[in-house]
Amino acid sequence: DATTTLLNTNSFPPNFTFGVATAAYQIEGAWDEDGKGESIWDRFTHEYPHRISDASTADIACNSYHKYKEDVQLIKALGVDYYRFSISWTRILPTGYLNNINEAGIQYYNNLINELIANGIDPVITIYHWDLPQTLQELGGWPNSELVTHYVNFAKIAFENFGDRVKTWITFNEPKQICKLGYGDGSLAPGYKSSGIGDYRCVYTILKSHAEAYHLYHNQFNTDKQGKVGFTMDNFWYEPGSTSRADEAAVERVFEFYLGIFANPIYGTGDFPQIVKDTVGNRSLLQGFETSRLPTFTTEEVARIKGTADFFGLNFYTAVKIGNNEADLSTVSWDSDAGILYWWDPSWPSAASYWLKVVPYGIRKALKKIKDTYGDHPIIITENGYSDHGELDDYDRVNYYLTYLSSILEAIYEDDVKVVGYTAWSLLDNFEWVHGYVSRFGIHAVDFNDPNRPRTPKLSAKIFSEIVSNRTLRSTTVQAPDYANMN
Ligand code: PNW
Repeated sequence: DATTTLLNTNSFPPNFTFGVATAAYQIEGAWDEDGKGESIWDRFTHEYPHRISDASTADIACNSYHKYKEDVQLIKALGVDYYRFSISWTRILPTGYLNNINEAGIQYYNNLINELIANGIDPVITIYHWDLPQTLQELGGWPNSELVTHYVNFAKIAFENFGDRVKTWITFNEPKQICKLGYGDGSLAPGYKSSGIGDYRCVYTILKSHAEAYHLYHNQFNTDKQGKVGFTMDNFWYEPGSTSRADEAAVERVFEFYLGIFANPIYGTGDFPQIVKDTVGNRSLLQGFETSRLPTFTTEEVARIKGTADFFGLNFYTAVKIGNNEADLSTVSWDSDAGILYWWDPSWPSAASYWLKVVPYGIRKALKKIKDTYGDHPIIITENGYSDHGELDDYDRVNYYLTYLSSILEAIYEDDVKVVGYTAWSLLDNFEWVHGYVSRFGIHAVDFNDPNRPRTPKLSAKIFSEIVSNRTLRSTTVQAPDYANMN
């Protein structure tokens, strides 16, 4: 019976770690309290409410700015090893610049970090999780390479103030979403539409910013040599739309255009993938541009970026079908450069998020592909999770976690992939960007209608804590009524 088949090796390796994740804008609230400045997400939600499914904002969100001690108790009850959270740039530097360092913002993160450590939980900081200071957007935002300096200034303040207690750092969360959706198709803040040009410039700035922060940390801060700096990319499992050679080639291209564009500079050769350089370069010239729309790294930049990560951060949720679409030259965009179309197989069960289909084998295949392409880096799954509409008996989320964790165990034991950590997204139901509070990813429910924002553990929180304490998957799927009676 498939539902009760246990893997031969269903225990996680001895040093494997578990955590839960959130991001500042999605949970903190207090958007203008104690000196915090305006971010692009504050601006976007306030100015364009119609672009958020429920016209909501994260002005209050989970109110974690005031409720962080309660959050830490939830994390402690889960028994996880670490908590991955992000720091709000404009809480620490309200103007985005060094002219105003907000002690209250630094104090908030010091309090959170100290509370975590007092409860035996390691803090893991994401330096940038999408909330750029609006002032830096006025300079053009990430497509402007001047942002390297400003990002490194911010990272330096974080290393100086928190580096004594924080040993795991993620420079950026999901640069593809930042660039492609923020500056390409304009669906995320700041909502710019400059696909095939501005989005590539954003990629260029982010890679250089990451590399400079990495070197700064290792040259000036990591004195005890205990610290690690990584980079977190989102990636889907890409599956050919048909068995045609053209669709298979499209899958190879999308992997390079969506993941390789970041991973090859940092974990590979130091430069963009050859196929990305060649394709964008050729198309740009044929389209009448003077030079490639893809920025060109100098030899010095390649050397500076190559090898700048101590682990490979992967946010993984789903699979997608890819078809060949070698578009005509009249379209200038990232996807027309990639020459792909994508869709979801109708047989895949869907979460509340339209893009999130339940395809557990995808994570094993993606992990193997990453290892085969970039080598044997330690991989931390920095996010994985499932959205629904907030039900407490969240069997679908439980089964998602069980089947994906099972697939990860196969990657570890059968494909010998060095997966060293697993992070559930998310600790709490929270502000899901343009989907507002409609789709819920939490293993704890939050009542957004109650001013106190009470938290309630879902079934998934209980099951996740059992997995963490046993370090073992007892089964790969559960049936709702049976499992409820197991303990
Ligand atoms: C990630 N997609 O975003 C982010 O890191 C989180 O902040 C977010 O809440 C979480 O995943 C759930 O969405 C993604 O459309 C958003 O493919 C959208 C996609 C992927 C990741």
